[in-house]
Amino acid sequence: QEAEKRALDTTDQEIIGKAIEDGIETAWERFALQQPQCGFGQLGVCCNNCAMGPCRIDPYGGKPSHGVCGANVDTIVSRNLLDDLSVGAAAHSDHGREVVEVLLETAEGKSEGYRICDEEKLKRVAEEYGIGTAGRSKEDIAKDLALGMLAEFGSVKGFIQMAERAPDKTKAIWTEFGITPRGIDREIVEAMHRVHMGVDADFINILLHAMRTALADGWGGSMIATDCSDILFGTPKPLTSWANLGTLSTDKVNVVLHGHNPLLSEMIVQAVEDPELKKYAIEKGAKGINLVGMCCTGNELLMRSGIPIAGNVLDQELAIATGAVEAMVVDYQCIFPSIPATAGCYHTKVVTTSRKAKIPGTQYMEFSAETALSTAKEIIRLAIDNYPNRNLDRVRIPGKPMKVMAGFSEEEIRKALGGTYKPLIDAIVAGQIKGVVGIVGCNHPRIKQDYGHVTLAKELIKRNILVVETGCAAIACGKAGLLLPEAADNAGSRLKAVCNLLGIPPVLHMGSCVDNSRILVMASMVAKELGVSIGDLPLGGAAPEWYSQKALPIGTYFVASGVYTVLGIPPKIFGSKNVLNLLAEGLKGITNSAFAVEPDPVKAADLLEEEINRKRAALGI
Ligand code: BF8
Repeated sequence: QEAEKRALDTTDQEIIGKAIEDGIETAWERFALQQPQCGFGQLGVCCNNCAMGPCRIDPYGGKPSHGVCGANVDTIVSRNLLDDLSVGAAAHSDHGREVVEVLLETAEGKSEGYRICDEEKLKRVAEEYGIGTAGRSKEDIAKDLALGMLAEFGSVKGFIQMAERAPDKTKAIWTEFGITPRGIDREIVEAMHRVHMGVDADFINILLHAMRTALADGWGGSMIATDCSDILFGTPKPLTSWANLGTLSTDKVNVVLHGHNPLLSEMIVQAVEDPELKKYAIEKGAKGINLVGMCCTGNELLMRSGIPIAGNVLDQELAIATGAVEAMVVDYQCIFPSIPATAGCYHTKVVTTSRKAKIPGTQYMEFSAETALSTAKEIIRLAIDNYPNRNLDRVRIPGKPMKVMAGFSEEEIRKALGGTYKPLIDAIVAGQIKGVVGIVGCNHPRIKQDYGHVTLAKELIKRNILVVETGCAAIACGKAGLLLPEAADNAGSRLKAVCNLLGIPPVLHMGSCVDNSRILVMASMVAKELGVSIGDLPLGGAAPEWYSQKALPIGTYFVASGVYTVLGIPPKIFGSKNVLNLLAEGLKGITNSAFAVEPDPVKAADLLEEEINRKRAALGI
């Protein structure tokens, strides 16, 4: 019963039940222990920026109305938001930088195991950067491109090349309001400067910079992460695979790859092909090696290599609680520091790999590009060595995995449509597809796991709205069977006809969270084809179960690019009416889009449909 309250998916429920029986503490228990959570913090009215504080503002309009320095509630709330958002932008973008660095090392022949996989994409992106490609080796081109992209981080040229992909009308809005991103690191550093005590106190000015920082992430750091990963590992193509905790194997060595950056996990995918390791696994009594993904690195592997995905963020402790995981290998972001404690109750080894993300109680095996493949093999060997320690009495692998279709990169969607977005536009004009909504983001223990994502997706497709997804939202819908062409039976008759014609699911998996940049590129191409701004298109965004700081720049670059976005969890801004009004209303006058907060996914679907209808009417369709 408790398990049913916590999660929608039955395989998750089964293991939640087992975790409770085994006495394992998970995020749900810890969330309960935190209740009631601090109201000041939730409203965003607590400032802990300098040593005169912490200061709290009375949210009911009484005293204290100002911090020791005199900052009012608008300053404090907007500054806290900018602070959190910049953390998220930094996380995405620093991940992007690492991929570019490996592209450079690969071009220079200094990396181990990597190669340039998508030469066509390399050339296409290089041309955008004004890099000559004719008669040059792919390594030469890649070197120039990597240097060009690294320069985007501290750009001195005053704009980010990637952001030039946006339609002119969208860029004109950014110019008018002074929010064109100049450089990726630059906007984040400036944000840190502005949140320092005694710098920016004007909430409008602070929020505009939040938009600029978010744009530097979406159209900069994240887009670079996506494109460089495609160049190194291949641009995803539609494929089928499996999802949920049932992807773990009863008789093979289970290795869970958890985190975000495909640099390490892709090497592990290569490493398990080593015949010696395969033999070694058999010598240790296993039938082979079973790799499964989790969270966004899982999405990266699912999209490109069809590696099954065991689950989303609240599944990390559950995977270990199956008792069947020999090793959980992590890089960074969304890794609960609790997992070594969970692993300590079973035989699971947790392997940390990034200098930036060490966790006490784990085995640290430093990953670097020069020795990537060797390290990956060592990690697999460690997992195999751990197989005999599996205690069969404590193993439970639930039910059957769910089949999923993934791999919908922007390029492949366009290709499926015959090379241009014209057929999609025609379908939208004819009302076969009413609009498109991106559902993105995390799970949050406050919401029954996956309920927000799955309910919203079902509601939207019923209303003939095509859904595109990334991150943990996509994994949620994968577990629920919505990433299958057959799921079109749940769609409205017009969308169903389109899906059946193309043989695609009504919910398209477009990748990890940095791959929200694929959605931006797609929106941009459609807008360009029509000669309008992204804000004119019948699009929407939603993050029904978000928790991560990274979700803040995602939502904000959606809105700043013109996409109305509904959040299922309230951001910590409700302490300031002015901040709230600007984000929920005022922005409409700037980007023709805004934020809304609606925890009920059916009502969220109403809001998104209304917005899509409004934009359709304005376009005269
Ligand atoms: O980058 S959706 S919980 S895994 S933050 Fe994290 Fe949220 Fe999942 Fe991926 Ni995105």
